[in-house]
Amino acid sequence: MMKKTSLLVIAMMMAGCGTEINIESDSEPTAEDAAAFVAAVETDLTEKSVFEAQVEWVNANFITEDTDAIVAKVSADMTALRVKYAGEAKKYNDLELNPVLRRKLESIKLGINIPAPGNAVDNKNLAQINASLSSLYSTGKGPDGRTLGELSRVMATSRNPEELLAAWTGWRTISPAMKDKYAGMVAIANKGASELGYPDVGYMWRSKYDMPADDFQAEADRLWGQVKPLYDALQCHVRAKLNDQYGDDVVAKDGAIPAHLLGNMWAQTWGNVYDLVGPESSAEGYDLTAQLKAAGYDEKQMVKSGENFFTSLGFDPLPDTFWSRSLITKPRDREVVCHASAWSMDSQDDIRIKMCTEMTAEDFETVHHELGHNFYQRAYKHQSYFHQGGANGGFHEAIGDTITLSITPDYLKQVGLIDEIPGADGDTGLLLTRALDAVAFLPFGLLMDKWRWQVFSGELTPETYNEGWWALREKYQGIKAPVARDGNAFDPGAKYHIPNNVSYTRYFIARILQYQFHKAACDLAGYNGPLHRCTIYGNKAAGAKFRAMLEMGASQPWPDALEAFTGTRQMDGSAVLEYYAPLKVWLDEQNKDRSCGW
Ligand code: X8Z
Ligand code: ZN
Repeated sequence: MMKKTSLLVIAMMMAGCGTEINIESDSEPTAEDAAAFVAAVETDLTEKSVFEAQVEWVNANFITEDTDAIVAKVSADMTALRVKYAGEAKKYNDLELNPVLRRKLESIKLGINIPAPGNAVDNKNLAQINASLSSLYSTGKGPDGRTLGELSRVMATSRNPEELLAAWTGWRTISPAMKDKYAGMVAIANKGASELGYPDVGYMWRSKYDMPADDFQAEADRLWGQVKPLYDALQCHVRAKLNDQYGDDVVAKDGAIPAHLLGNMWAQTWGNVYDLVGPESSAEGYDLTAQLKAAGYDEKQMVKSGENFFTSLGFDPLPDTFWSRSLITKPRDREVVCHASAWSMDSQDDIRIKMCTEMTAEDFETVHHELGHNFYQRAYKHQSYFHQGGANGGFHEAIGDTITLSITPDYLKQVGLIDEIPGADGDTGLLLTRALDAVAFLPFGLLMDKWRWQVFSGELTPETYNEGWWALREKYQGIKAPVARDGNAFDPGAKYHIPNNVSYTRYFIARILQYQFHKAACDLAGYNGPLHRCTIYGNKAAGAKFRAMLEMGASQPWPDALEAFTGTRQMDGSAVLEYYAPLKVWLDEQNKDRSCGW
């Protein structure tokens, strides 16, 4: 065999000094070369990603043409760098390496969310398209100037179908302008994926779960199959009650439910229609939104309350900089990205949230969701740059959600938010409240990426983007567009994660994992009783083991992290079914004379 010369050039554009480090070798790449390469990339990206995060933070907190341009420039530079490193990482594909090094090399290749081709023109266009899509969403308004927050309040509270329809269609006027740009993004990013050796971007996204992409797709479908009967029962009951409320002309007793009646802009969570679908005999038990206000909470106090839950488990309090640097309420005088997010700026202690928090029970949960990200980020800060992440994307989304399952009546009484714990006759109400958000979410969580997988693979084209979207909404959720959609419509674009390219299967996986985590935590706490009444508040034993899993970050394949905390290596929907078992009995009873399905 001919001796090849491997020339490894690692451009280390060290901030401010422009150093270029050339690691040259005239032999086949060795394990030592691979280790040196990984170490150099790690040092470089650790440093540069801090500046990248600062630029993104400023843009998300102050959206203007200028900050869009700045973020596009930095994003283009960083993508070019990451793509270059990913190309170089391929040189070590055939080497026998220790699993840690192999995992880091995989992360260099797969860590690029939206890859760009090597040529500078495509790379620059891609970054500009993405900055533009993102700000079209975040600065979008209905035709009458109403913001997403205002329109969402109508969706949550109005019971007038015309008003609901106007809010629903109004918000969807922001997205036709995204369609061509989105198609351009898909074409360029797929070219980038292909240059890295992947069939398309969807394939890359499915490859991030420590198993072959096709196996992951089958795994997601398997989990959905486990929980689908529960969802079907919920859809059937909710459809019947909406039919009682609005009549046959608005929602039929059979078929899919029109998407504007479920209390949420995307019909992804339905908790806001509890008053229409809840049991007559038993109330929700308490109205947490009202209780928060009655207890004199403000938005910051809601975040404090979330922090207090984590510290009760043994986590350290949030640093002072969290409080001075986070954005907790919507500013009046500038455009910001209101969609809630949690940030780690320096991969160490500079953690923050950014939310336009409203004083509602819904946002009380979102606060815990976001803090879950921050406590995870800080727990794995000692890990290598490449291992600073969730065991898989679903783990990251599930941490705060696990805590929200511990927001039980018992907990709320302990922290003084309610005076009386509802008796067992309140269980249906408690469970239905949660199911309307969490169980209703499951098919939505799955179909968002089913749509993108079809888009990136070319199965859907710009002409069929919208039809394909509604086909999936109907198939998985049993939901349909309330009015015919015209040829320009690009309804997926009206959901944050599409123009912002945030993969979404993570939320579906999180909705499964959070119940597995909750069950394991309750077992560790020595709890005996129905899962939905268990809170781990104040339990240091459960907290210590939870924290140990968080500290692992992405250093091991996710089954190892899952096993460390729950004792099993399989994701499994049976904890969801166990949690809602009493509700399923009630739903089946309600549905017994109805014809279900769509
Ligand atoms: O986007 C989020 C979080 C930020 S990671 C607020 N979530 C999904 C959504 O809003 O669509 C949380 C649940 C699903
Ligand atoms: Zn999240």
